[in-house]
Amino acid sequence: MPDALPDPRSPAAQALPAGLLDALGGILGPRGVVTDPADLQPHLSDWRGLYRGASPALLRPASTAELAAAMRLLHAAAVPVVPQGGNTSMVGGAMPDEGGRQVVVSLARMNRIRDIDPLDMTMVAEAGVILKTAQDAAAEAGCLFPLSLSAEGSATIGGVLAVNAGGNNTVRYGNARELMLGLEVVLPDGQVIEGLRRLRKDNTGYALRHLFVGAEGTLGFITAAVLRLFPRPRATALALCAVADEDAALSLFRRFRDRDESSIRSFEYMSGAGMDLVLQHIEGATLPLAERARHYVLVDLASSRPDADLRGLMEGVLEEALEAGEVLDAALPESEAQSANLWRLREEHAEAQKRAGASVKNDVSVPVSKVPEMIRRCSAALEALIPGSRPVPFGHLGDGNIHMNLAQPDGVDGAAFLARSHDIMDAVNAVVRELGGSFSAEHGIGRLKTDMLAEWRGGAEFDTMRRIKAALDPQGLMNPGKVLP
Ligand code: 2HG
Ligand code: ZN
Repeated sequence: MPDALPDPRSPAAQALPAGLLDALGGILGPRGVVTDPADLQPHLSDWRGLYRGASPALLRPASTAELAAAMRLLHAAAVPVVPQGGNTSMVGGAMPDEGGRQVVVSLARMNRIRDIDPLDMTMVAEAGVILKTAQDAAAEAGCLFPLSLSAEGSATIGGVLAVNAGGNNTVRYGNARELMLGLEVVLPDGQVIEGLRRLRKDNTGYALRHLFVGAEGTLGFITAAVLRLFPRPRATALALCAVADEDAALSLFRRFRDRDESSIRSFEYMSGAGMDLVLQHIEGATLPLAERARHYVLVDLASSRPDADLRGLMEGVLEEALEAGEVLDAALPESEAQSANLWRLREEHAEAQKRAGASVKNDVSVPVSKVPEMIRRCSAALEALIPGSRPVPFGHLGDGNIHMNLAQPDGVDGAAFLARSHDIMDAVNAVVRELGGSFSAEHGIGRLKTDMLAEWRGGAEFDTMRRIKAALDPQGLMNPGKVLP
């Protein structure tokens, strides 16, 4: 019964202070308050199946003013809230806990693109706009919104900003943070920061907008953003290469960078183990190379100059690398369909791993120069820790972010393997730490990695985070249990 206000005697109503749901219904209307268990269900588990939460209600405000008014009520009643975008978090960042008191808030109805300006190169998008929709709207206006990631068909602008998502094009365009000029934010007490300024220069006190990007909804709601657009690529070239080893992959990256850094849009690494999973579990996926390899690289070049000879650049660099023995084989697509197939081989890694059984994810980063050593040392440590398990490293070599994942051994109970998740993450993190890296490169902290944050970012850094949280959300009502333990 999504269209009816909840029965005041329902379990949902009982978990909340008397009269609150009615008052929220008065602000948000019948479509804005969902308490039917069947309608709540999809919002109470994450796609990885790591967490299952409970909640008395899902709120769906249709505007910033509605959300602000609802937050004033919730704040006064000390009700905890959990913002949820496309629910594609890798770390349980959008899940309520099991206590049944945390209200989930989705901004899916706030899905307007308020403005696109191809001269200022900006887009003003509301939090509920799907990332793919934002990309398409930019393209229609003759521009590019470059944030690109596997979950772009369901991830939302509010969500990708809240977690400072990275993705495939970070090597060229930066993370979500670098693509944001201004923000509109609803604070935990319902005040609104009206910061939708589309300025390239704006040194007016603390850059508050950057506090909310990457805060994973623990400081307030991002309700709309001014996003940076870029010139549309007019020349592109793509290649899938089989490479000799991890060092050869890095060396190939260097060759492209030395030749023309500005044309590198993505530089992705895939292990043979990951590619095998994609070829086995993803319908229609085919490898356009003569043989399977142990290491692959997907190189994507793009330029806004229509006369840029990127095919020539690609072939020239690959020839040199072939002669040097770094590249063993390469496929250059001749059509859109072939290009899409190559990208699928990379983008379907997460899905293929999910279908293949239990796996543990390690979203780590190291300085780019250390990527080969990190992959080798982590793989050895993981194979020693869990004999028969299969390291599946893949990801964004160009920016140093590798998903150092581990697939369960064949024939072993998935739950027993997952029970060792923390040992597995510790083994990877020990190497990553020695190499000056990070335990969370682009997926954030969520519920999964709060202990790691305390351990890695102790001292003044952690203390400052706590003080910021206490200043903005003294009652701890915004996305409790996420980021800070
Ligand atoms: C990707 O790069 C995503 O495909 C998912 O960040 C990574 O599944 C993963 O570990
Ligand atoms: Zn990734």
